[in-house]
Amino acid sequence: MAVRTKASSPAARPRHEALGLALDDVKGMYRKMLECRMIGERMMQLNRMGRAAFVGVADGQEAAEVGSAWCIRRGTDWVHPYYRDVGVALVLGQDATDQFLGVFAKATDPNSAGRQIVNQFSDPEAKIVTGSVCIATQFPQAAGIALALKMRKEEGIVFTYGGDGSTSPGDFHEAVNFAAVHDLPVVFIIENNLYAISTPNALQMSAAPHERAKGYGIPGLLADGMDVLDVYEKTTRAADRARRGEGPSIVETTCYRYRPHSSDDDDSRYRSKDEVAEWRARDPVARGRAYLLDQGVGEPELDAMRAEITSEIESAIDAAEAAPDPRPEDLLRHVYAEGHPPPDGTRA
Ligand SMILES: Cc1ncc(C[n+]2csc(CCOP(=O)(O)OP(=O)(O)O)c2C)c(N)n1
Repeated sequence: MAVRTKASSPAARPRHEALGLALDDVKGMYRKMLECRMIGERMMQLNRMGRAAFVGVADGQEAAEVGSAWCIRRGTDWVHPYYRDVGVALVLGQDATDQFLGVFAKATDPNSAGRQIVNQFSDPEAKIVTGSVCIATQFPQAAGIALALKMRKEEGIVFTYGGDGSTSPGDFHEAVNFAAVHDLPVVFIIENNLYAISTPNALQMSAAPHERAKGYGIPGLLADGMDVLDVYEKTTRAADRARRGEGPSIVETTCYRYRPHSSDDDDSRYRSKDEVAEWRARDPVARGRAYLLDQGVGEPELDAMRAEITSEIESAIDAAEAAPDPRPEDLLRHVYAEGHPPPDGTRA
């Protein structure tokens, strides 16, 4: 997605230029992060108002998602995200309406036509592969796609995402090991937000995901997941290596989920308000704004951006709420192959 600028002297250049990014890229990243945050805030409100049954939002993880997704070449690279990745979906072309169609489980929800739980992102054009609620199942599938790309000598690499908790199931080990042995073009991005629902890192792992990379003989990179440019830098390194045919990497982004795991979770039972406040003080969206101001972007431009997003979100909510519900007679569509009735013969 990035517009790379020509390299010149690296000394005293703004960080984004040293990374080959234009200021418009940084503005674009900031816009996606802000949109992701504002969608999440509005979804939580709608849930508390009883208008959205169940939501899971990405507040606090915007830089990890947007910074890494900025390295993806849409339509060429494959993407196997997980349910937290609203920011990835937005960078790859989904919009606010798509998010609310999913939350209201409408027939025109682009991910699953209202069949799956929220945030099982899917887009054939953007090569986003829909996932499963079973965590870590995306990793072996991503390795499999990468194997196919390599065998067919096709362009493109695979980006796959998961949380810290998703590095515990065997699927993660099997996928990383297989990808490493066969030098497959995969970037494993782990959004380490310190908790898997209520389970803290200390009870989940004794070595951080990026450190475990050594055990597979591949690079492990640690990014500050509250800093979009740092995430972009580390993911670019991993993506470039994959594109050179040298194999996979693990990119761990340290971040924090401000909200409960989902709208059904009570996070006050396993973490303190002070801890949440400490992480909020490092907020990636606020840091993005500060960076842009420092680069000479004016407050009015950024305020106009926020106003535009507010109006997009409100229109999206109206449109999505008014969209048709799935029809009962479509219940079994996409469950059985068309033309093959289920064993009891009930479906025409
Ligand atoms: C195989 C499997 N085991 C358990 C669950 C229940 N579950 C859903 S989300 C989750 C925590 C995942 O945490 P993490 O990977 O850190 O991602 P986060 O939600 O924190 O972003 C668990 C245990 C599941 N969906 N699949």
